Amino acid sequence: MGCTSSKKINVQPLILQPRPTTITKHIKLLMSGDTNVGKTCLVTHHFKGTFENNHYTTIGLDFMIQDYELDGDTYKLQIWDTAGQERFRTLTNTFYRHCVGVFIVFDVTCRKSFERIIYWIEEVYRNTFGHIPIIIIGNKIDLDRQVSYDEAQMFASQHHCSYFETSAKNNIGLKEAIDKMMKFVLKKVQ
Ligand SMILES: Nc1nc2c(ncn2[C@@H]2O[C@H](COP(=O)(O)OP(=O)(O)OP(=O)(O)O)[C@@H](O)[C@H]2O)c(=O)[nH]1
Ligand SMILES: [Mg+2]
Repeated sequence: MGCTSSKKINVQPLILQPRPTTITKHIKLLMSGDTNVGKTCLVTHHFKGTFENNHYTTIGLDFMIQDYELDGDTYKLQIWDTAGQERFRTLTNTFYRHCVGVFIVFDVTCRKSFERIIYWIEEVYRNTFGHIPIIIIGNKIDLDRQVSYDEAQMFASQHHCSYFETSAKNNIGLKEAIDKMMKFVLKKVQ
């Protein structure tokens, strides 16, 4: 007895989809700095368009993702908003994994937070061997300040960092700082 069968097997032709021509690149940036300087408010106002007057301290970390376009290419921009409080900083090394740029935020109305920037710069160096760009951000410029623009700018340039000023409350300045950081990261500026 043969094993022939008149049943036809319905084979679907394999259609190869063209590969997308652009590969989406993920860019991970970190926000660090003392507690209460406004890191969460900056990120939240920029990404969600809202501002919170109360301080809800970040526990561990939070992050947001956005598509970011530069010169016709789209990137997935992740901003990791870390906790400024010491007790949440045990996982610091993992925060820096795959991170390509850091914003160190201080509060222009709080001199102590400015004096602590050096600690945060050293932390970046400890965790990345100094290979990534750092932008220092002076936040809360809508209030009376204790640190002048010139002093902060000079400090930043002495430490090979760029300096930007922001108001999370009025949603001023963070976009410019992100644009500059993306250019550094993508080597569009020196
Ligand atoms: N006037 C004014 N207040 C701000 C500004 N940015 C933040 N604040 C206030 O500062 C406080 C702290 O803001 P957060 O964004 O929670 O601070 P944080 O740096 O994330 O603090 P941690 O999560 O504890 O590290 C809140 O009461 C905010 O309303 C600003 O630009 N202007
Ligand atoms: Mg926070």
